[in-house]
Amino acid sequence: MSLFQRLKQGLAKTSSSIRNKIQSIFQPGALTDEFLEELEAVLLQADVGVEATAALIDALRDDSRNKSFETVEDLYRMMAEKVVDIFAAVDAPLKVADEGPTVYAMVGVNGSGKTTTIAKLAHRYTQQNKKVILAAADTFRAAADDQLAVWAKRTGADLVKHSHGSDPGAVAFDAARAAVARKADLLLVDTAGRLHTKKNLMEELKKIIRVLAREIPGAPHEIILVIDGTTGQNGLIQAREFAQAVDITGLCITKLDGSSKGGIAVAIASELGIPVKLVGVGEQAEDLRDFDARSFAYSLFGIDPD
Ligand SMILES: Nc1nc2c(ncn2[C@@H]2O[C@H](COP(=O)(O)OP(=O)(O)O)[C@@H](O)[C@H]2O)c(=O)[nH]1
Ligand SMILES: [Mg+2]
Repeated sequence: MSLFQRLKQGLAKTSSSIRNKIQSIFQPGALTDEFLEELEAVLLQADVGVEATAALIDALRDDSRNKSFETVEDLYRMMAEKVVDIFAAVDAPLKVADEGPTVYAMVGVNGSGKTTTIAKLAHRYTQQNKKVILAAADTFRAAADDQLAVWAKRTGADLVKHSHGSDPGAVAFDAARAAVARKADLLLVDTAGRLHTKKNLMEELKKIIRVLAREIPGAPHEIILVIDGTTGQNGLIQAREFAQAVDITGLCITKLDGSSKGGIAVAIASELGIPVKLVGVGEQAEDLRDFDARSFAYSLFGIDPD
């Protein structure tokens, strides 16, 4: 199935809700202030966020001065293109080291899909005959390194782990050393996401990042914030908190295969200027895709690109 088809399915609930609401207020012709006001509420309810919603509404207001919308599909298309613009403004590909190991650290709250995304990346790059090392720096959850060990075995990646409860910074240190010594192409660092000791979590993350930066020039090349695509506004709050602690370079939005909301990706890209780089579309190792703004934006409004 193409990414577009998967996203269209995953975002079906959101897009049909958006479409139903717009359909009921749309009138062919110029867009009235009243319509735009109602549209604003629809977008906010879809978790697109205050800033992106304002940008969309402003752009539509400008357009409607010299354009009339004959059909509601015209309007969806125009909105999808505006959403593409929002993503395009911050777009950037996954960074790769010029030489030596490339290092990606995954951060995010528990259950967002960090470990699974690491597994998927390990699968992607071992398939390309790259040497991949996984660092089990989530030493907090007892089952976390078992889960990672299973994926290491399945994908043929190496695993660096310490005992449960040990210092995640020390795991990062050993893993970075191992990545250099074994001439790894890629080091993927898993981290803990518990929220009840938020301050400690963020300090711990900062330490992991410091250790990686010290051991490998330019590392980490990406700090990917993993966000569960089924979360609404809370995703934006999570993004703000993590972005305050560490320099998030990209997002991975997971669970876009289920009944995800999706709007939150637009909100985070717009308000925090963080590009979406990856999307998770299932629980299997193959279910990771590079983000495609067009497929995503058109899916959000339930229309086909082209
Ligand atoms: N449907 C679906 N489930 C996912 C996806 N990514 C992760 N999951 C599931 O979400 C749950 C939590 O994932 P996990 O990687 O353990 O999250 P972590 O706590 O952030 O490491 C697991 O049951 C995963 O199988 C995805 O893209 N789609
Ligand atoms: Mg995990």
